[in-house]
Amino acid sequence: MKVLVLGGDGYLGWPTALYLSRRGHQVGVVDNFARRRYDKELGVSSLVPIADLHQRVRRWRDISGLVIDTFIGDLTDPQFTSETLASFRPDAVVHFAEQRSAPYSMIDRSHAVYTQVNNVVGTLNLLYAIAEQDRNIHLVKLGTMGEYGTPNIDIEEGFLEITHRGRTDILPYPKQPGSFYHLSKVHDSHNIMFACRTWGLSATDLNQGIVYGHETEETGLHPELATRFDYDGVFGTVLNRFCVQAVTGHPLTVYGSGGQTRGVLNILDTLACVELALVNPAETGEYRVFNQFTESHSVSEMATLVADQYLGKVVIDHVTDPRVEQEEHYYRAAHTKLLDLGLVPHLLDPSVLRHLIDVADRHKGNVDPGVIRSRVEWRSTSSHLPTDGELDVTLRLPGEAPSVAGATVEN
Ligand code: NAD
Ligand code: USQ
Repeated sequence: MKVLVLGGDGYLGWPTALYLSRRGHQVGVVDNFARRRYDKELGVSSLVPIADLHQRVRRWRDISGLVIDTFIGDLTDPQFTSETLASFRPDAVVHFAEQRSAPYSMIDRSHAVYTQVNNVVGTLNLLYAIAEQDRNIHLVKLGTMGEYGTPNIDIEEGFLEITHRGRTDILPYPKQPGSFYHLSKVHDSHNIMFACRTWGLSATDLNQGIVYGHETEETGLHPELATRFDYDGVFGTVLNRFCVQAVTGHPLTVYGSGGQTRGVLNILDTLACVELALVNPAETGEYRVFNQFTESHSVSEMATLVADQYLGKVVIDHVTDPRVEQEEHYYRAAHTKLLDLGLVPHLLDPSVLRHLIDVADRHKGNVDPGVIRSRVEWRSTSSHLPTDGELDVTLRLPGEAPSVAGATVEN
């Protein structure tokens, strides 16, 4: 298959590109390096050093003999998106290329606007490019379990059968997301579903849970193939953060009571799920949703699992929750569709956790303790982030030159 991986320089996009390449697919990657710019803006960097994309691709070719094509540009630029698709002519597009941090989207107005424009407009340009060029291209889009929120009933995979005043229909599952980032995914889902219905496109929306883990079979082959590992209060996700906190003697930062329950999955399963979606494509005109996670845990449970690795010698600190979210709630979400396609999950057992802690421990010299604390407050419309040195962020709206629309976070 010819697969174009959008966001192929990111935490998940890069290992996915390598995985698909090694499994015989012809792979191209697209990225605008926005993620590397957020690092500069926030004064943070990946725990594990990462090579630049061109070095990565060269190293992969040297090791495997396989070529990955690169396309550098921004999906919010319709011409770039269209030309990239026309040049690569993929059978399928895997779309990871969005601003993916909930806290980043809640910093202030400009970050919320940036997140929604980047994500929604990028996806809309992509839908148009597919519809104009080849409606047989299967779109595999990364959504999020957070689209559903935490309702007091079971969560289904995308759709819910509802009987109202004696009549029954199958309707999109109600969405109650918890950040402007998560909302951008909801808006994407509506746009994709509409494009499938209207233009006959085929799409799979992968409502993914929180990913943990770092090394994959391919990224482990050479340090220049490593993917990023975020641990800071804006981009670090909960379990990866807890591992870094544990190895540096920082208390594990459970927000509030810690009863927040989420679907989680190993990075190895992200790669497998994406390939399963690719090789079992949606039908013409079909918009389908797979809930992509393998198990669910509360935040407190995740902290305890990490602390147990240290025989309880790690402190768990219940800090005031900077977010607006339910700290205790019912949570039961269906996730059978990927299992039915053959997914064999890598579950969060102590050996998996030990491995992740080892990665964190090997690189703990790179940890900046000053960026661990959460610095974004949901209740505030303007979180002022202390940052190191010069701020260098380009928040570009479509049609605007980068130098004109640049927004900065104040010290
Ligand atoms: P990431 O930030 O590491 O990677 C995203 C990549 O997309 C970056 O390299 C970035 O530069 C690129 N990008 C962003 N906007 C772009 C644009 N307009 N044009 C071109 N490139 C652009 O994020 P990730 O953790 O790899 O997540 C990938 C996707 O998976 C995201 O859509 C995210 O919402 C989703 N997801 C991630 C997780 C997780 O735990 N990491 C969980 C659920 C869903
Ligand atoms: N949390 C803590 N302590 C921390 C960090 C987080 O208690 O130090 C809590 C949060 O309050 C939240 C939960 O852990 O209740 C998850 O937070 P997170 O930052 O790990 O994950 P989230 O913000 O939901 O976002 C991540 C990815 C996002 C993806 C989402 C999947 O960044 O791209 O969409 O996970 S899901 O959560 O299913 O929506």
